[in-house]
Amino acid sequence: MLPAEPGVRRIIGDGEEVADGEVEGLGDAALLDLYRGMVLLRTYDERSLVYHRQGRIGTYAIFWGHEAIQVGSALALADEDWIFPSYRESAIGLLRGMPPETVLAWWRGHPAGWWNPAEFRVASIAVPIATHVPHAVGYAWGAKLKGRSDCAIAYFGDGATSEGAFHEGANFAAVMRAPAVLLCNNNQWAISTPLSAQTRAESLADKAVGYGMPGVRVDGGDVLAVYEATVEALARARAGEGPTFIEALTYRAAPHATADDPSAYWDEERVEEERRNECLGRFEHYLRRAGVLTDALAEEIKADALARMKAGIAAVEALPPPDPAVVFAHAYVDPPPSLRDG
Ligand SMILES: Cc1ncc(C[n+]2csc(CCOP(=O)(O)OP(=O)(O)O)c2C)c(N)n1
Ligand SMILES: [Mg+2]
Repeated sequence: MLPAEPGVRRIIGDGEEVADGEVEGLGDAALLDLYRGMVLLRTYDERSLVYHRQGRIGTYAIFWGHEAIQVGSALALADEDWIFPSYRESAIGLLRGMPPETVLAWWRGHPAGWWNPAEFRVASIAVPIATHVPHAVGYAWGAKLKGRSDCAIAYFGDGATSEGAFHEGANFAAVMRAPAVLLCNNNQWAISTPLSAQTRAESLADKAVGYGMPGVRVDGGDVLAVYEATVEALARARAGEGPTFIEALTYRAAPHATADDPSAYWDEERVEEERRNECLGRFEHYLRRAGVLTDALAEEIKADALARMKAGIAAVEALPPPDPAVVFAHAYVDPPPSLRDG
């Protein structure tokens, strides 16, 4: 749980002094959908770390603790809205029905991991920082020009707000009143660079002011706060009022990726606190206090997610090895002689 910070939206209480709030219009079935989505992503993430250690997938960017940000925002979208993920949201397509084996194939470096973006309305995973922000904004502007009502959401980190592409995308979105949501996961780190070395601004949301769009701060460990803020941003976008910047505050309580050793730089005490108050547990307690979740249902949902992951890794390992020529197939119109003859 975040230390109380003024101006940070929070809905889930702590079961003691802070009372639970609720999101208007969100019934029991929708609350359980959010829970199912969080369990699915948590299971995906935890299993992926194991699969990496077993040598079954390559380097993997862990998103443990970011599930509330991803699920709260993605489930607020309409089906036709487009998602532009970074590597941190690699499995967000699962919330749109993408099979786990597709995402596992991506992390395995297998071409079966290249999904068709139009099938799930999920763009390719952007590994270069912030380059997908202009893509999302361009998509949203295009949809508007064509008279459609779909929006685009771009996910990026605190570090991305120092990249030119972020600023170009944000300015363009505001000037064109593009129906876009710019969702910044502020997990306080860009690999080993802390937020304090990233900006002198008091908050990342302050950056929105300079572009003339609202900047909203939410507790990124509170799936309901993220959901509500995204619903409002989408309503603005669809009403022709343009983009919104959402800063979802969290603290990265896992390594940046499997190739990172954060013990060299992070704050152990803060990590312990984050792990104790992680977002799935917070939501689970909320649902139990509200009488929406029983032990039996929680077990069933977790077992289902695990079964899907087990089937996913089996499916991806059963794929035929890719043809090495694929590496070059889309790189050259006219391959140089060294490759052509080799
Ligand atoms: C254009 C570019 N520069 C540098 C990198 C190397 N790099 C990979 S992840 C990362 C940190 C990004 O931090 P942040 O935007 O906060 O996202 P997070 O990983 O915390 O989700 C960097 C610098 C990159 N992928 N792309
Ligand atoms: Mg970060």
